[in-house]
Amino acid sequence: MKTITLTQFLIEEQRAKSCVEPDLRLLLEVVARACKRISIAVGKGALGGVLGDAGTSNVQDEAQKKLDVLSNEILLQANAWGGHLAGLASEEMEQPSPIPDEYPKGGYLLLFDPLDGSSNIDVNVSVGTIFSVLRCPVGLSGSDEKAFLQAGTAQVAAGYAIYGPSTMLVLTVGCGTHAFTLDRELGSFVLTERDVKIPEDTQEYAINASNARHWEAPVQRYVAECVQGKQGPRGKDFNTRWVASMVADVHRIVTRGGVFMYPLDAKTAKQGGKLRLMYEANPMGFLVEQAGGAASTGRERIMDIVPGKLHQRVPVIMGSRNEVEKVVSYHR
Ligand code: P6P
Repeated sequence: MKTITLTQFLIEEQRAKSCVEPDLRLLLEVVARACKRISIAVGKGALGGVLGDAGTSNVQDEAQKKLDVLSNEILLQANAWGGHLAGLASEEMEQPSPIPDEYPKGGYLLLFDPLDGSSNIDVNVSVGTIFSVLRCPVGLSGSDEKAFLQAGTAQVAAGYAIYGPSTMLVLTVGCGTHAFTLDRELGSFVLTERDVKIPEDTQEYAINASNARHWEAPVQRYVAECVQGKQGPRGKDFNTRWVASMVADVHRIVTRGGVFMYPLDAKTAKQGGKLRLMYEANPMGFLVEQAGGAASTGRERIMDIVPGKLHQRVPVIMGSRNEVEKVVSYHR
């Protein structure tokens, strides 16, 4: 099979369509290289001296794992010198990080969750990096939070790396969603699935069932009907999966279909949900929609939300289009 590396794919996209500009191609290659470094650190596990807690907490008031901090550093350092960014924002940092003065600034903004699912690191379960790319509005500084507060529809690119049995990069620049697998001998991400399509129907749903008593009625109804299976109104049996790493759960859905739900519940209602809009729900929503799926809060399309705060949270229901539509219909 002809090997198409990420670089060749991006050059061909740049040549063939208007989806990739040179600076965006540079940005994506820099992020992919940073994800390779993170993959190496994650892959060392206990031998790398990077498991366990860092002894600090982040803006979300969550205990940081050493690998959270290391992954954040890797992404900051990788993106400082290229001249493609105006600023960066991370789940691990309260404020956006400006590009150091000694380097030129570019027109893009990069937002990321450097290591999502980090509660799974110490038990050797797949984790990942999620990133989103926006243009920096003219006249605004890349270190000004306001520059980042754009709806998900303004994203020019989004992707995730999943550090699992293989390391993969799943990417969109607005012209479909494409999957690459890290060839460790080459040291390159190689195209392994062009134009991924999420099946419109599914019999698999992902939700943390221990929150059932906190869910709103539409979600309780939807899950109850799945559990009733053939005997119930759905007329078919369902299966459930919950890795508790959004990247792993969403990757499974991008690969074989399903619906991922972290809905509003009584526990998270006051903060608006559990997952973050700018660097989890929006990039995953872009990838899922480009793969033919849907991404909703239950009451509105995630990518239509105009953010008020950099670290704001939203309810998330995304995956197989017809199944998301059913959950949304119960919210009406
Ligand atoms: P719970 C990981 O901490 C995360 O942010 C997502 O990756 C994941 O989907 C969710 O939280 C898991 O949450 O409540 O099941 O532990």
